[in-house]
Amino acid sequence: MLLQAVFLLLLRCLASTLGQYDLCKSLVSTDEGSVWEQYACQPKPASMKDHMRIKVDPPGITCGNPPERFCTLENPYLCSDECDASNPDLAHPPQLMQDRERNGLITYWQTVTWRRHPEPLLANISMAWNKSLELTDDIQITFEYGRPTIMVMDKSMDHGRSWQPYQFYADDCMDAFNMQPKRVRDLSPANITRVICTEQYSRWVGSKNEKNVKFEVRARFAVFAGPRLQNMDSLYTRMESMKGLRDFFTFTNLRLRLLRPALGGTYVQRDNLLKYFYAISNIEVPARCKCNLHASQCLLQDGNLQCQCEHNTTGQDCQRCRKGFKAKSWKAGSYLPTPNGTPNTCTIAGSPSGSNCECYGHSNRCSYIDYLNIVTCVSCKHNTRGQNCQHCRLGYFRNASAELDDESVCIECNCNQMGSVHDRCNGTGFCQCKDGATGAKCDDCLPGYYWKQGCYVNVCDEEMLLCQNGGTCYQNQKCICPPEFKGVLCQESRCEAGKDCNAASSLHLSTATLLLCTLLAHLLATLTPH
Ligand SMILES: *[C@@H]1O[C@H](CO)[C@@H](O)[C@H](O)[C@H]1NC(C)=O
Ligand SMILES: *[C@@H]1O[C@H](CO)[C@@H](O)[C@H](O)[C@H]1NC(C)=O
Ligand SMILES: *[C@@H]1O[C@H](CO)[C@@H](O)[C@H](O)[C@H]1NC(C)=O
Ligand SMILES: *[C@@H]1O[C@H](CO)[C@@H](O)[C@H](O)[C@H]1NC(C)=O
Ligand SMILES: *[C@@H]1O[C@H](CO)[C@@H](O)[C@H](O)[C@H]1NC(C)=O
Ligand SMILES: *[C@@H]1O[C@H](CO)[C@@H](O)[C@H](O)[C@H]1NC(C)=O
Ligand SMILES: [Ca+2]
Repeated sequence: MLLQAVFLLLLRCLASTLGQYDLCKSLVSTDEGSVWEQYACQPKPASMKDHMRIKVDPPGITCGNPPERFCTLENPYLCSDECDASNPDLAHPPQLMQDRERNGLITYWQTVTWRRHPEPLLANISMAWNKSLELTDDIQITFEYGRPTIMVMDKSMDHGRSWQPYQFYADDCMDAFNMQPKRVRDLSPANITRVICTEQYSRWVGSKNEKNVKFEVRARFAVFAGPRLQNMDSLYTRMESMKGLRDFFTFTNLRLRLLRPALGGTYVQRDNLLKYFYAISNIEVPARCKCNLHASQCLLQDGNLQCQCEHNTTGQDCQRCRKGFKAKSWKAGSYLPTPNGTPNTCTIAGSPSGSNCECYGHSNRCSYIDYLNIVTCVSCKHNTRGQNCQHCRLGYFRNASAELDDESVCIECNCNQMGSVHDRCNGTGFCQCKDGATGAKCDDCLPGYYWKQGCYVNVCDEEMLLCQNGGTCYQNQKCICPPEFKGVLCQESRCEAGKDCNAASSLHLSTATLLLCTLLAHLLATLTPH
């Protein structure tokens, strides 16, 4: 008892040094020996710009092909800068938005200039991770040469299949999006997940004074956790109870839609369009892998982030139970009760016990059998049977890719009625075949056998059982003999010494007549107009 208390103290101490929910399990000594104790856990935040796949649209939006001169808003008459894609020193490709800058040298992606004004200057930046992530701090996009006057940030939670706006940015929200301008601090706890338009990051303050556009995560967390995020427990409690709060910070893809560049605080000046363009030096995305509180590590595997799942869960986001564990027992871990949460470990499948009657969802009725002293499931559905509906009915076999509680857990054997001994099969769906039949369903014949509603041994073939005396083999079933011969393989002459052979010649004749008739029929067929 004391030991346990000491251990718990130690654990709390560890938790506070490691940070909360850093530990998935730990070996605990008890009176019965060592056992694993499990806790809700999550990976540490990381700089996700390192893992993002970035794409810009439309093609040709990146400057430098052909080489182009550009000016700056602050000094529009000094247009000495040049972008040239073929010169590494003057090129501004998209990857410079996610590089690690060294020696204070700022590197940036840059677009073509707004020479085609009044056609809008539009650019999309799509960022994909192929992994569900959860924001842990502000997204920050750094614009060299001024921040856009109109921009939208979108997110996708399903790998880019569907998108939703995340935040609108404009120097005039009403004018650009017909939305009232808001700040995150205007939001109350109840509407913190509202999508807003903000003017905070789009107004002209000089391109050097303020380069960053943010998506505020800290300020939203602070609504629950306090201004210095000192009360994270309160945030985590809300994450559990408030619908949509966790999902609000979850994404697999982000997209920036740049709709109008910085204008320098005035209207567009048509006589110098070379000073209007977009340039981004960095996109910071601080987030953690979403592992449903079932992993404390998230590692790169074959180029993709992958949760290192604990609690007998599996999947990219630990979003299901491992094989051998009951699929329906899966639940995300919970932050509650603080500080260690609840792991919601997957429970082991197929451990029938008398009192705890589990029917894997194939029956909702149990009954007690007095003389056997067991509780058993009644009328198992989905072709299952057994005390716990844990077996397949006769004539069905176990679907290896389905969990025990899956409706398609049992597959019909489908044994060929003619070819198999009965309609049952073994655990991998193989039927028991009659002599000469083969194949998983016994619907095929072994060499030396032919199929005719079942397999029969060949009467004749091209190898061992040859028809003789000019006879021909008909579908391995019989030899068709010339008139003078008979026998299974036409091996016997009809005109053996002392016998009457007239029958044979008359038969010959009738064959000739038959042949003649067939020819005539063919001729008639070709002459008849269709
Ligand atoms: C940016 O993405 C949006 C949404 O898919 C699309 O409608 C728009 O045409 C794209 N813009 C450019 C410049 O590719
Ligand atoms: C995305 O991740 C999954 C799981 O790690 C992987 O199977 C798939 O190939 C990945 N897709 C791409 C485009 O990398
Ligand atoms: C959020 O709610 C507060 C009060 O509950 C309200 O004043 C504010 O306008 C709301 N914000 C939005 C964006 O609806
Ligand atoms: C998870 O499964 C492994 C074996 O596959 C087992 O060693 C471990 O104890 C299991 N954990 C739980 C919590 O059941
Ligand atoms: C086996 O189970 C999987 C997973 O539920 C299912 O997709 C598949 O259709 C099943 N196979 C058959 C033949 O029913
Ligand atoms: C079922 O029978 C096939 C063919 O005889 C065999 O290969 C397979 O291992 C058997 N499967 C089981 C589970 O017995
Ligand atoms: Ca850079």
